[in-house]
Amino acid sequence: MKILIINGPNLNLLGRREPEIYGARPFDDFFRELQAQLHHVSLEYFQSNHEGALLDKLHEAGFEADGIVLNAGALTHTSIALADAVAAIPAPVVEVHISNVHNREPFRHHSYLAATCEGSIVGLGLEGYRLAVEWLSRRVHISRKLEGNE
Ligand code: CA2
Repeated sequence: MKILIINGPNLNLLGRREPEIYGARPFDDFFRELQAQLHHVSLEYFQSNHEGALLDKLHEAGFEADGIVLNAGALTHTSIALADAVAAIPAPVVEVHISNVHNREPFRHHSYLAATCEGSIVGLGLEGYRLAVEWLSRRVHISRKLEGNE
C-alpha cells in the first residue's frame, strides 16, 4: 500500500523557526519514525515551495498512490488550482494542518481544499499526519475487503 505525504510552502522550515506554533521537531525526523512504525505502508514524502511542483506531484501520485496526506501550507487559503487537482485525481486526499487554523488569523479560516478532500485534521501538531496515514491505510483495507481483494 502506497501513501504519500505532501507538504507545501515553508514547511521545509519545520523545527527551525516558530516552534511555538509549529513545534520544534524537523519533519524528516518525524517522517523516519513514522516509516519505521508503519512498516506495512510504503510511505513517501514530497515537499515543495512551488505551486506548480505540487500540482505535478498530485497529478503523478494521484493516479498511482492509495492515498495522499496534503498540507498545502498557505496555498490552502489561496489556491483554486490545487483544489481542482485534488478534485481531478482518484486517490483519496486528507488535508492536514499542524496548527489550529481556526484560532488564528481570519484569512486562515477558509480552505479551498477542504471540500475536495475526504476530511481534514487541524491543530494536532505532527500527530495529525500519523492519524491521516492510519485512517487512509484502514480505508484501503476496508475498500479492498468490500471489493473481495483481501
Ligand atoms: O498549520 C499548518 O500546518 C499550516 O498549513 C502552516 C502554513 C500556514 O500558512 C497555514 O495557514 C497553516 C505555514 C507554514 C509555515 O511553516 C513554517 C514552519 C516552520 C517555521 C516557519 C514556518
